[in-house]
Amino acid sequence: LHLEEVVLHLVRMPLVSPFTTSFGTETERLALLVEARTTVAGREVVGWGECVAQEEPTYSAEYVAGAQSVMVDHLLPRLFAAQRERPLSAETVGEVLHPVVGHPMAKAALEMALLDAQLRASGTSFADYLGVTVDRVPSGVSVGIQDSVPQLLDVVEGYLDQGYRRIKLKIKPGRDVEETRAVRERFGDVPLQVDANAAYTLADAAVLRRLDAFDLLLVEQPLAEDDLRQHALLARQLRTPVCLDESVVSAARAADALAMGAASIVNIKPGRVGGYLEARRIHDLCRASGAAVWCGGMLETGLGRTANAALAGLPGFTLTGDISGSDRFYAEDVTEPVRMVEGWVAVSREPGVGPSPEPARLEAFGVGRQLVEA
Ligand code: OSB
Ligand code: MG
Repeated sequence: LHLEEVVLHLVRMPLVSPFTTSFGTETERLALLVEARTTVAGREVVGWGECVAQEEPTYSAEYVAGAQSVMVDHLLPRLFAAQRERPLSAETVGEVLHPVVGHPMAKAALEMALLDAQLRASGTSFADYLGVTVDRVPSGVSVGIQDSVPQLLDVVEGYLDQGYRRIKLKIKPGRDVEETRAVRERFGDVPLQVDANAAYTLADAAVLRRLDAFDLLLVEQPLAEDDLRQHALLARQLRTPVCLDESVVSAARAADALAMGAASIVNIKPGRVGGYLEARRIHDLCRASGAAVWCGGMLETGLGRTANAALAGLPGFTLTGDISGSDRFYAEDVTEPVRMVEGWVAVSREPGVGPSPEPARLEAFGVGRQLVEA
């Protein structure tokens, strides 16, 4: 594959309702989409990638403008230089970009765009590339922190009526036990889990222990990203399994977390770990260690959401992921919408990693565009 040039598209998409987590409220998503214009065996092939960095560096250190900057000034020049020595492929992007420290979401988006081009060129779906055999994956929904408990119950009821198979409640200190209890009491034995986005410390162990009463599937990222040892200490005090999200930035970190007992479950987000190929390695190592994994989400457009659904078809994804329909976040997606039907999302067998953004939608949502030439 030869990378001719790249167009970076910035799109600003309104959310159907505000999304509140322990680190803030979002009312729209600023997405950075990567259009890789390539030549494969003399044919022009376009591949698309989605960068899941958010507008502000509050979930992790990455943010959209920073991701764009590192792509333009550091990552793309390395890819252009590398292909003067030997042909590029999605499988070599990781090693070519390895000398740049950090920036996994920026790296992941470029790897995704090249993988998309490569798979389109060979007429292969991402699911077939991964060896996924299932044709659908169960669909869970991540529910933001609401203004009141009655409002939370209404929102959860709406998602259950639509068919979502698992509810994840965002929590933060002071908005945790009462909320979780209310949902458990009202909706009975619905599969339920909570996500703190690193909002607690080990000193809050007593509060987190009260969540043990609600038979949760897991508690996600209760403590700070760097607190692997504290997570291990906390896990010993809880009956609820501890799952890590923010802390797991690579396969090596996943192995450390499992070995230390910091987590028994891993949320796999391809962007957070540097790409779909590293995501698969984490799946493989967790499966070999007997740790369950599930696929997280970052408010992806139909592009990333479709790719996530294929990844989640791998056999180690034994827990329901945050793979909801496009309409959970967007009235209009930039691609064909991803549909949740009776609690399932189909695994695509179209060539490529995901559907191309529609030019008219890119135009309508577009707030910036940058051409990067070799
Ligand atoms: O922690 O899983 C998270 C969204 C943005 C940043 C972090 C998280 C989330 C979600 C949304 O929970 C999941 C989704 O995209 O459906
Ligand atoms: Mg999370």
